[in-house]
Amino acid sequence: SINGGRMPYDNYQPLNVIYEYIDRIAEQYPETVTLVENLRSFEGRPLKYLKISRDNFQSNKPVIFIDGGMHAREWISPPTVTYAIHKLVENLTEPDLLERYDWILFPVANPDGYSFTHTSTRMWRKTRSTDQHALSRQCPGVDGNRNFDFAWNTVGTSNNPCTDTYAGSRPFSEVEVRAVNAVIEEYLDRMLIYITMHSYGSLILYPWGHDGSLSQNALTLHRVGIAMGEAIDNLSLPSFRRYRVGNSLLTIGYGASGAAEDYAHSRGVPLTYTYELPGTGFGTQGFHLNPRYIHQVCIETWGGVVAGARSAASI
Ligand code: ING
Ligand code: ZN
Repeated sequence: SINGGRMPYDNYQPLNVIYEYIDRIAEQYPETVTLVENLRSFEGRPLKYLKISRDNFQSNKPVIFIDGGMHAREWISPPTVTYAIHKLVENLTEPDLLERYDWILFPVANPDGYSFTHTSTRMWRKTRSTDQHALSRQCPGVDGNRNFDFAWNTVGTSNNPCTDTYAGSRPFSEVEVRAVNAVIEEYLDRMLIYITMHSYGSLILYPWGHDGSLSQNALTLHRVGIAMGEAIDNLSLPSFRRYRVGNSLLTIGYGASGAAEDYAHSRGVPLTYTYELPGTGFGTQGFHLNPRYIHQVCIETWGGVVAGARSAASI
């Protein structure tokens, strides 16, 4: 296999390297890791995620679910999720995290788009699906983070397939979004934290992203978010931007409906966040963080997840 199933952090990796890594981890650690790949993307690629647990999810521990790669061009996102796998399975320096929680890690939620950014169009954001819309054949793709079934297609979205924020023909039109939703639904009764990894901006965002109002759980969302942001800043580089933590709309400066974070929270997941990982430069350059910083961002982001998990346990 390519790389012997290794996942290097000195450069961005194509989908096959990430998938070989996921497969190798599942094969090598069957006691703690279960590979799930029961759905396929629009273009037929497997949608792969790992369930990581000390006892195969038997003892009803709270679940932490992290996804990455929902937006294709945000290349720093998938490695932060594979790095979490690495830290939970291959290099468990925080054993309390497996004692206390079960984990679900979904590194590339939009593999068609991710592949397309490697082979054709670096700045592609959406899926690669087509639908019945008259423009869909010439303009494929739906914005996965506008396709969830919460206040769907009401703000920060478009009905035009030729835009980057096309909400799709209906909620959950995208099989990739249904795959993320299936995880949320399966573990709804015990999912405590859901994080969706995006870039860029060095932000930790929480609901509600569609209208800027605060949820009933906003105080806890904020406290756990601050714990995450401070942990990241403490591990970060002097040249990196300090994290800001807050309501999605107010903190990023625009609203969006049908986002994963809002949807999961509306279904009852108490702590849901969008991480906007660091970027460098302005405009589209921000999506191409210099590869020399991949490892650094993975380390500090994992520090944020660890701090969030511990903080959530003590609140
Ligand atoms: N950012 C998110 C987006 O989907 C976001 C930010 C999330 C806004 C949730 C509102 C609600 O636009 C990126 N980088 O995709
Ligand atoms: Zn994004």
